[in-house]
Amino acid sequence: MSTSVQEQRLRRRFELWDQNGDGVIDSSDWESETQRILASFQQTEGSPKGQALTTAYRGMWSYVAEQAGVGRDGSVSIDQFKDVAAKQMLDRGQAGFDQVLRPTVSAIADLCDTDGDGQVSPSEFRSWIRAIGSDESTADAAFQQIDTDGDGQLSVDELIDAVHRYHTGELEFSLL
Ligand SMILES: [Ca+2]
Ligand SMILES: [Ca+2]
Ligand SMILES: [Ca+2]
Repeated sequence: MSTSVQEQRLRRRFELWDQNGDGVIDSSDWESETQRILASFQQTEGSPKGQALTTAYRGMWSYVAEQAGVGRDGSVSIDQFKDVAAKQMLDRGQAGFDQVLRPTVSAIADLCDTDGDGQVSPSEFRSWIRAIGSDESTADAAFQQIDTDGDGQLSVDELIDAVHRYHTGELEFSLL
C-alpha cells in the first residue's frame, strides 16, 4: 500500500490525538481523549471500565513518548510521531505496539459490550462508532469488513487486526 495513504492516516491520527490543536501531542491530549470516550459511554474514570480505559490510554502514551525519546511529561511533534509509527507500530511483526494497543482496544470493546459476552455485536459496535465521532451510517459496512471470521461478532483480535489494516491502507475504517 502506498506510503502516502499511510502518511495521510498517521497525520489524521495525530490530529485526532492532538485534542487541543497546538501541533504537539502530550499527556493532556490523551487525558482529554480518554474523557471524551468515557463521556460518550456515560462512564466515569472511577468505574472499573473507566479505569481500564484510562490505564490503557496512559500506557499507549507512555509507549509513544518513550519511543519518541521525550518521556511521558514531554510532547511529541508530527515528525517524531511518524518516526515512531514507521519504526514500531505498522510492522505486524513488531509485538511492541500490540502490547499497548491490546489493552486499549480491549477497554473500548468492554465499554461497548453491554451484554457482557466478551464480543462486540453489530448494535454494540454502533456505540464504538459514536464514541470515536465517526459517521454511524458506516457502522454496518465497517462491521462486515472487521468480522473476518464472519460469525456476526467482533472479537478483540479482529478489532486489533482492523487497526493494523487501517494503517496499512487495507481497511477504510478507523477504530481509534
Ligand atoms: Ca496538543
Ligand atoms: Ca457483546
Ligand atoms: Ca467475528
